[in-house]
Amino acid sequence: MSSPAPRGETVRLEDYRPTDFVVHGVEMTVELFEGRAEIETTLSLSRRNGVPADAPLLLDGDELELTSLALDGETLSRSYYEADPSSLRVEGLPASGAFTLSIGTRIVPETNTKLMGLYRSRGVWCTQCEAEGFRRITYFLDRPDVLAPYTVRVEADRAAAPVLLSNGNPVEGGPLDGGRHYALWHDPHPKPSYLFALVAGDLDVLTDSFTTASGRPVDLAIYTEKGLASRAAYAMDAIKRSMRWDEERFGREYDLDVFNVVAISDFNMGAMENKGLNVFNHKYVLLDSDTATDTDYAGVETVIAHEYFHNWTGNRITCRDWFQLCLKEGLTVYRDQRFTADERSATVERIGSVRGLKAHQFPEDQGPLQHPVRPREYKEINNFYTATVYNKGAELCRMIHTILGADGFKKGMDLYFERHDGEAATIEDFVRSFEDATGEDLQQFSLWYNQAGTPTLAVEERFDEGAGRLTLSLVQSLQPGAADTGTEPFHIPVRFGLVGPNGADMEPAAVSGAEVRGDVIHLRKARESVVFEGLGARPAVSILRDFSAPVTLEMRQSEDDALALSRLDPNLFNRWRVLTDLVGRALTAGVAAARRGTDVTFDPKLVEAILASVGDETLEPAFRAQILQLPSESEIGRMVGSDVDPAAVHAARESTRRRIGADGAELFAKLSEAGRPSGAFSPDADSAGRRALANTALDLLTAASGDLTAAERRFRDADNMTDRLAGLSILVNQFAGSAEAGAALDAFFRRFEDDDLVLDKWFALQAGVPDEGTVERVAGLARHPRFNLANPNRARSLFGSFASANPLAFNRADGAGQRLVAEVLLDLDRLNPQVSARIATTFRSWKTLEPRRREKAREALTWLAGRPGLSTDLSDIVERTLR
Ligand code: 0A1
Ligand code: ZN
Repeated sequence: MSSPAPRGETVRLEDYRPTDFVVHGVEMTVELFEGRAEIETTLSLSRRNGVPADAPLLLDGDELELTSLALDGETLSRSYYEADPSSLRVEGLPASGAFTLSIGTRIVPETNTKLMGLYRSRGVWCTQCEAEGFRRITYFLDRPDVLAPYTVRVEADRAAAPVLLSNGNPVEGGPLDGGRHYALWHDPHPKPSYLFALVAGDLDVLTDSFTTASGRPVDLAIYTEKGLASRAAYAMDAIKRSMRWDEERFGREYDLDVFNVVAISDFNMGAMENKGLNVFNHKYVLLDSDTATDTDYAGVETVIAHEYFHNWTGNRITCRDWFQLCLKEGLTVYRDQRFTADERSATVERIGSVRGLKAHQFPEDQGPLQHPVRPREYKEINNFYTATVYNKGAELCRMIHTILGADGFKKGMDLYFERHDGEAATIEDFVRSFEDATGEDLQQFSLWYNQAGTPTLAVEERFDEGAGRLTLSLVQSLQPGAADTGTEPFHIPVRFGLVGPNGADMEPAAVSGAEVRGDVIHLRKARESVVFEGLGARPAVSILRDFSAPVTLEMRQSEDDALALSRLDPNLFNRWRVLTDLVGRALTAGVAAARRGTDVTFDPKLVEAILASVGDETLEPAFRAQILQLPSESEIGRMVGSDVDPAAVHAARESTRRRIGADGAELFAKLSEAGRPSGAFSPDADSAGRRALANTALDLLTAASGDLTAAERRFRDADNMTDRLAGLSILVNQFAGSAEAGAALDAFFRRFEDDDLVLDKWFALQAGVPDEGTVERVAGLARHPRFNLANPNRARSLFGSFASANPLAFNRADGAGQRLVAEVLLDLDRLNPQVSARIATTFRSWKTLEPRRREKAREALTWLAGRPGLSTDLSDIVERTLR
């Protein structure tokens, strides 16, 4: 790994080696002009001890043009180096001691449609360097274990770019000849190149300030396109809350004089944590009540927190190599989830995270794109920014917390920060910090990082009435999958409670068998039992509370116990879980019935239990809304598991919705109207929860009644985007093709046609309509004047939504949906391989489809795989998916 691997070749964790040369400092001058950028980079270097004196320096590049090269200020003769667009090899460097290498490169940001490296978005120059984009700016040892302080001078035309930003603190700036100016930035914290950033443009700014716990004043600024800075107010507030929270909960303070955020229209991902200069997809910064939904507000808060938290988990301590990506991503997702739990509601946060895990990570872990949280090999690292690395990675941090308890976890984190600050670390370093801080043995636990797949946890209970003895048997199993990384038993922390008839947790007199500490069973073997003695009555077993491990739970609990838990369990998460499991079982049975052409029935006791929880005013509205939200069609497909017919899934889900809507009509009518928050709009979690409940109720009510007037009214009278979009979505989804739906879509378009973020919603909504004709409508929308394949948000809003949220149309039996997406992926790949590869992952569950649709999917994928000139990003996904 010390010599750069050519693109598309397999990189392996076991091949890791440190670099031959050490970088002590980086000085850059970036001159921006219309049509080109000239970059001069001076590296202070030395040969690492023990490296042979004749070893050459091998630097990474990507589509670069070398314009000059000098050693210690002297131009290097051609005989000492070889340069091509993707590498620079320099011979004859000093055997010992420090030296400098100055590298001139020229690039064209305007033609950079990959949006990696330095590119232009609406005239604004900006960068994206993670994972391997810095090599598109200059030749470098572009890997995360090469850390150095940076000094960056940016020069540009003053009118084109009054704002000039880079990492760290501002040092100086001023005018230059010819209407140009410059700014000098210095980042004292050693960082890897993937955290480099530069932004230049004519931007508006919202400013504020923050004083850290130890009294350091920090200037905060959010830069936006012209006229949009006022929409950054909520994001600014989220920054300040994140800063305070990280001090209070993790003892981490901010460490520069400024913290800058820039909102950009063209961005491949959500946002990027560059040191002191976070760059965001503007979708995760810009908000107001007229254009953004409650979900958008929550998303901004989460992403702002996530990027801010990276300052410690990612930046101060970074990753030794990209195999360790979950070290920063899993941990930072875990931290943002804890932040959301504190700021909003812990139960609702947990439900949301578990839903997300099941919707995105489980199918990945159970299909052809399966990989462990710490992969062992990759062809294209961009394809490993996955739900497994991020979200399952976060679950592993949560399990460490569950195993060690809050105190032990805190001690381990503190030791990790103390030991590794300023370093590039590994998962082993991370785990060892917890072991050393607490004395706990986490070696078996570490299997979670290396073995792919979702284990199944089967639980059986036996109660001996006379003896007052409850026996729980727990069996874990893991099927070998695509990644083939082993199936050894994990250390699974199973949080539980024994709920007595009055709803309180019962305390057994004695416990034996598998290790139990507090309310956690530590399952370490393939099968173990726990025996609880001295129980006065048979408890209802509340198992896997808070989803304490990312497993598929199989427990044949009696319906009576499950329904009792749905009312009584002190663990609210599990109240949701038992109902959701019952609904899941009913839906899978419904799918089978729909396929046979028989009636889909639904247990009245289950409907009653759902309605009882939804009507319970002692519970948070957001929680009640979650109970009402049925699993998506994709999620039901995953539960069915094989031979999936998306039309049957759709039919079963719709009939269930109508059934619940009809039985709950009275309650829903009340919630839909009276349950909404009154007064001026506020995005707070409680108001958002009320809107969610009211709008879900309206949706089900309308599904049952077939009467669109209330939805039309919600759309027309709305004073905020959440309600407006809820009304519109009912009209468009339930009354597809009606004059009313068409009129509403047109009105919405006319009102918001100048607002890209809202137009994304307009495209996405139509792409998601569960109707077979959506295939043709999506093809038509791709020719709409406002559609633009080069803008990632727009491409995702139409084709990403279609392929991921519309299984019925995407998998249409004649194969037209999959074929449409495959063709678009080919066009998109030429513009932006990363986004194309990401959308291609929507094929990942193709093997679970019924034979006819499966064959069509195979044809579309095979066709795509056979196109010449595919990017390594897209071919990597397509080939793995087909395998
Ligand atoms: N580290 C970022 C995610 C990210 C990764 C790659 C990117 O390249 C286009 C951009 C962002 C995060 O976790 O937020
Ligand atoms: Zn991240």
